[in-house]
Order: sequence, then structure tokens, then C-alpha cells
Amino acid sequence: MSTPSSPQKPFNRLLLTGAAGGLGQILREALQAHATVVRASDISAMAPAAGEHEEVISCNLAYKDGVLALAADVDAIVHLGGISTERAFEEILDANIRGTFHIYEAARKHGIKRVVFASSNHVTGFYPQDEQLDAHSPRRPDCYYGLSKSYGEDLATFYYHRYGIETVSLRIGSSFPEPRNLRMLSTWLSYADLAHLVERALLAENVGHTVVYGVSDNRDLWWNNRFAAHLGFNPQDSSERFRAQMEQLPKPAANDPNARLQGGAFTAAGPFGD
Ligand code: NAI
Ligand code: 15L
Repeated sequence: MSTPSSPQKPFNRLLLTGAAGGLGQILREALQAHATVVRASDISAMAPAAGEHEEVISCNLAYKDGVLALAADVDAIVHLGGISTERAFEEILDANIRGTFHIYEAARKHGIKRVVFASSNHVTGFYPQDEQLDAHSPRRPDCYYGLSKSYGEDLATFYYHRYGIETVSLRIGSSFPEPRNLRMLSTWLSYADLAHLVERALLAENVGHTVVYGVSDNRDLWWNNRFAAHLGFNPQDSSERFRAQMEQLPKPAANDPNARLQGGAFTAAGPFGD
């Protein structure tokens, strides 16, 4: 007689930062499959309120003591929290640079061995759209925001070699319900593929610090995930079904960053405060 499979989930408690954001709301739900309790945190108010298997904790990532307390008793961290577009450096400094440092310090102090870090395609945004990249391509951050994600990836490498904390850095393309412009036909990551990617990033073994581009199985890809094959990430969606709709939109001029550079408009944002 076969033994019934165990109802045990792989993690007792997972911490999700940025849980009130666009992707956080999707992952609050998706992570329920992998943890008995999801601790959902953000600086912003969260809706809906805490579900049966959730703990909701308000926390500003810029404050170290708060982040240390936030990560107590968790088995792994999915770190999405922070500024998600280009802004003045000081804002990025607090939320993304200090914030991600605090996450790694919390992992070190609490003995947490796995972080899934929401990096971004803006770590390599200054490449032209006709060049294909992989995880070993030298970085070309395209803005302060991209720089902060690049620093996050450096933290991940450091904390792996120094303390054995493993990370999967997800260089997410454009994760929205649908692509919003022609560029996103190449960069789109569906929510279903995002949930699958985060699952693989949590469960794959011996990841060290793995960098993977978070992108669906789109027709015209700029990124090759050959160095992340061990994750077992097999995206199922494609932006192709939106092509006709996107091609109806006004085309950017040939010299517009949206038509030339992988990072699109982020490459020309700012400077702020001049
Ligand atoms: P979002 O802006 O909707 O969510 C980010 C969340 O972080 C917000 O709820 C915000 O309140 C929170 N946050 C900001 N500063 C904070 C602080 N100091 N302390 C605590 N929480 C703070 O962004 P989205 O789209 O959900 O993205 C999630 C993550 O994925 C972000 O790190 C973003 O940079 C990254 N990403 C997203 C992409 C996308 O296409 N959605 C593409 C590439 C990267
Ligand atoms: C990102 O990193 C942003 O968080 C997101 O809002 C999108 O703009 C995305 O990149 C993109 O490049 O489309």
C-alpha cells in the first residue's frame, strides 16, 4: 500500500517583504502552498488584512532594529520590499540599499539560510535591445534604482561566501497582468510564471548565489538563463498573445530609449533635485 504524501509544507514560516505591493499581493497568496505561516510585511497598509495562516507586520526596512525583529523565527525570506522605480538617491538609499543590508544582517543573526531577492533587469539596463545577455554579462545599471539592485546582488554574493546564506536573485523583467508596451513583449513575466520562479528559488538545492532573469517564454528574449538551469524554472506563458494589441500602440521613435535600450525609460529618468 502506498504511503499518503505528507501534508507537511517545506517551510514553517516564510517572511515576505513588500507584501502590499503589486507582486507582494500575488505572492502572499502563492506562498501559502510552501509555508505553514506567511509573515507578510510592508511599510504601507495591507489589504486584505491577515488571513488565517498569515502574520501581518508593519516595518520600515530602513530601520535595522525593526528588520531584525521582523525576521525572528523565519526559515527563509522573500525580499520584495523597497522603491520599485527610479527616484532620488536618498530615497533609494534608505529603502533599497540600507533595507537590503538589514535583511542580510537579519538573516545572519537569525541563522536564516535562504533569501529570494527581487533584483531587476535594470541591473543590465544599459545594454542595447539587440544584444543577448546571461548572468555572466557584466552589469550595466541604468539608474540609482538599478544600482541599488546591483548592490543587493553584491550583498548576496558576500553573505554566501562569508556566511553560507544562499540567495536566488531574480532579475525580474516586467511583471504585470499584461505587457504595457512593445518593449514589454520581450520583458514580460506573467504572474503565474513569477509564482513558479519564486517556488523554484525557494526549493531548489545548492543555489549558492544564483542570478536568474525573471521572464516568461516570450518570442524575442534578451536574456538567456543557461547559468540558472539548476533552478528548474520553466516558464509556461508568452507575451505573444498580446502582440497584436501592443503593435496598435504608437511606436517609439528609433532614438527613444524604449526602442533602443533594454532598460527603456529608466535609462533616461532623473536626475532629481537639480
Ligand atoms: P511595488 O512598488 O508595487 O511594491 C514594493 C513595496 O515595497 C510597496 O508595497 C512599498 O510600500 C514597499 N516599500 C517601499 N519602501 C519600503 C520601506 N522603506 N520599508 C518597507 N517596505 C517598503 O513593486 P512591485 O512591482 O510589487 O515589485 C516588487 C519588487 O520586485 C520590488 O523590489 C521591485 O523593485 C522588484 N521588481 C519588480 C518588477 C515588476 O515588473 N513588477 C520588475 C523588476 C523588479
Ligand atoms: C522594474 O524594475 C520596475 O520595478 C517595474 O515597475 C517595471 O517598470 C520593470 O522594471 C520594467 O523594466 O518594465
